[in-house]
Amino acid sequence: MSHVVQTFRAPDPASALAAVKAALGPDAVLLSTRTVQTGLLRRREVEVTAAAAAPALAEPPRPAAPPAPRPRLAPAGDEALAAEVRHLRRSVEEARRALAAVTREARAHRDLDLPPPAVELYARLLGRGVEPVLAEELVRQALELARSRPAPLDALVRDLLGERLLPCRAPWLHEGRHVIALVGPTGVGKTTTLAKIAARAVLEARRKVALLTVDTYRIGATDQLARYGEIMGVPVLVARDRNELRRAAERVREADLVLIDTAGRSSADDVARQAELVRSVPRVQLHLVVSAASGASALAAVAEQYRGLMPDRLVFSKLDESSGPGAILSAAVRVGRPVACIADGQRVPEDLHAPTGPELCELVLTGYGTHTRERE
Ligand SMILES: Nc1nc2c(ncn2[C@@H]2O[C@H](COP(=O)(O)OP(=O)(O)OP(=O)(O)O)[C@@H](O)[C@H]2O)c(=O)[nH]1
Ligand SMILES: [Mg+2]
Repeated sequence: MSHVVQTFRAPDPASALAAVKAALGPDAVLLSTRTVQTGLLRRREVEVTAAAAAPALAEPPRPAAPPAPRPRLAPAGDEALAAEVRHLRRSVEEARRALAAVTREARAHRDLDLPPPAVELYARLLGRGVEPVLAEELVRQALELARSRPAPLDALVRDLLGERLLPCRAPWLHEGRHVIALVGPTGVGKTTTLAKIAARAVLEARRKVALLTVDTYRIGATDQLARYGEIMGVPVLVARDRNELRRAAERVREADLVLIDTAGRSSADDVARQAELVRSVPRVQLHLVVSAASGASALAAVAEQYRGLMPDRLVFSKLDESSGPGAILSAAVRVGRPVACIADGQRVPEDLHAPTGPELCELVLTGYGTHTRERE
């Protein structure tokens, strides 16, 4: 049986309903009701859209029952017609969007084939910026674990994250002598992070610090580091090649913490050359600095690219510019090295943190704020 859909406007709900009944009969079904403003005076009217089986129209429309004011049916004229078309277009668009959302959800359920609580957790991980493939893997492993260890799924995911996000001692809190070199792509924040670590070591841990740089590539790079050194009262040495670097390292052998800055290069081969250069310093620990600002998949690609360097530690910068802290998981899983520290802003040294293992997991699962506590 075909149906007819019609829209009515009247000054009040009772009159609108009377108009519907009069035109479409007592079995008409109301599809929507809303208040609209019409005319120059922006008069309020009730707009009702109703549907009825087509035969109902065969009956002649009955007049609205007195004393209700005579309802005005869908207003006539070009302007009214245009308004009606706009309204219908909006309704169709809304329905289309709703249907697309439902379809998406249904597809996600079917493709992932996960129970509803797992889908919820999966969606939450995606919302935190975790790569979809990693999020799915974590949720599936948690479901598997839940078969032998009854526990809330998110607690199990937290445990699994703990296995992947390895913490380590904050670089500025090391006992004994340490030599750390920061390597990584251009502009990720190596020099700024190095200055933050140095400041922490000097101010909080009272360590004797020395700064070395092999970045003679970028104009102003040595000046940038020299200024930091001046402010903190620590020596800054510049080395142009392997021999100079070895000699410089020898000159600062009394320092508890030696921090080596390298040139940021856009090609992985050039970064590898920087890594090779600093590896000539005895007992150097290579810290790969990667920016979280570019998002999970870009971070995963960078991690893939630099995995070959076999860094000892990972440093994440620009978390404040990332779409979600879950992105760090991509690099941590791919490189498989402990996270030395994370930076979340330009302030030296405030915007640098060394989260513990549970704090790292918390950061990925629930967000900012938790990583600001420091490891003792
Ligand atoms: N928002 C934000 N900006 C940062 C962070 N770390 C560094 N920056 C900024 O990023 C820019 C580049 O920082 P640098 O420390 O010079 O980066 P770099 O890796 O040494 O750069 P190159 O030596 O040229 O490769 C500067 O404007 C920093 O202030 C961070 O955690 N968050
Ligand atoms: Mg630099």
